[in-house]
Amino acid sequence: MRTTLVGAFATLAVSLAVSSSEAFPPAPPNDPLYAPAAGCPPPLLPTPACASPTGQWNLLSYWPNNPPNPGHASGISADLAWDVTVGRPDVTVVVLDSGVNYDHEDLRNKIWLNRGELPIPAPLGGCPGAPVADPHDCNGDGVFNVRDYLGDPSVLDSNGSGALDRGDLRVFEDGADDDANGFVDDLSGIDARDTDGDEFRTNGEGHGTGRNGFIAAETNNGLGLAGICPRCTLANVRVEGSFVPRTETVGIGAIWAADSGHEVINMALGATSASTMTRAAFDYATRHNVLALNATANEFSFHQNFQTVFDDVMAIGAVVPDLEANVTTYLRKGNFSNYGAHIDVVAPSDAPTTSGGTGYGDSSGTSVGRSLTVNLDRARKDRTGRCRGRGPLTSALIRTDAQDGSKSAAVMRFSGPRSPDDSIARRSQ
Ligand SMILES: [Ca+2]
Ligand SMILES: [Ca+2]
Ligand SMILES: [Ca+2]
Ligand SMILES: [Ca+2]
Repeated sequence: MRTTLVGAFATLAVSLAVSSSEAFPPAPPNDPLYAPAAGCPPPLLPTPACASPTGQWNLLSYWPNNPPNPGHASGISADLAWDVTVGRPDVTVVVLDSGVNYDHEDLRNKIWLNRGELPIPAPLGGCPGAPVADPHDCNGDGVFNVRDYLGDPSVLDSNGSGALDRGDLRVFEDGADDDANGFVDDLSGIDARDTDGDEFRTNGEGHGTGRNGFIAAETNNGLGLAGICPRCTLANVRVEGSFVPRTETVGIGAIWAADSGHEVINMALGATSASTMTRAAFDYATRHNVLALNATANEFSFHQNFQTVFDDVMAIGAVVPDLEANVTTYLRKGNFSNYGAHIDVVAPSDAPTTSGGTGYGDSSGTSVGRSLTVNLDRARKDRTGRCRGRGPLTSALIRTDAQDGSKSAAVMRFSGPRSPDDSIARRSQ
């Protein structure tokens, strides 16, 4: 049975305080999977081959196979949000999942690195562009990532990938907890399952890698995907797969994220019970102003998984395009998505992302919607269910588009200064 979610979420726009230097390029990003499929470029009328949405339709404010049509909005309107912000590298989204291929071509430059465990880069020519306040940022581009070790003779392309990546930094694993945070060699994340500092997907699972791509794949780099938050950074905690029998690993991940000063915890995890320790860990993260989100899971059930039902974890369901004929709406409830009053937000599923190996593939499920919802970063929800902002968050707006295209009321508003115009005009394609 397919159920249309009344007032389903179609448009999401979020604004953070940003400088003009962080503005997105005026043209659409050049990542090849972002574009409509070949043969379906606008303004051609839809053909049977182009009846389904193509490209990263889930990020768009329009139907990618046809000219803009106010009645046919598609995804979360990231293309409109990017006019306001593309995120900031000091906003790190921590993915608690199956581990990550942090060497993936579209992720390797987006992996957060721990200054407390890694030495200051020392290329032969020095770091003349590094800011005094952050000597780790050797090339002075405003972010500390693997590219800052280019030319450092102690860091080689040891895995033969043709580029520096996180795997090449294993040379700095020294068996010591250099920053005394309780985690040995947490160079860029932790493995809470195997209790070490390497969150690589050692069991070959690709789920965690896919969630990373949705959130913050390197964008406008001519490769693969655009990420919803192009300048955000990524950290990972390997817990298990999507089903977690030992939720203590999730709790450890929440504590690590909070203690590391990160902003957002992103989960697509399910567990039928939660320990006192795990409950306390999310209380701890909340008190450290960490926003946690979890997919509702794909059981097409009212069943409530932990950690979704925690008061301070946002529960994310999924919507999909209506494909019974040529697409007329994107507002169908995914007939896999769990449902119930505990859901806070729904977001689009069935979209391309990074695969666990070296390539890309489509992914479906509430975890996709959950990954897209991290655009709500720095938003907070207190125990009364009221949303509020913190720090540089200026405003966030979720609009719902009814099936006939008319706008319904905003469902959440965040406090703090509002953007000059939060009814962002629909961008022409
Ligand atoms: Ca840098
Ligand atoms: Ca450490
Ligand atoms: Ca160490
Ligand atoms: Ca890309």
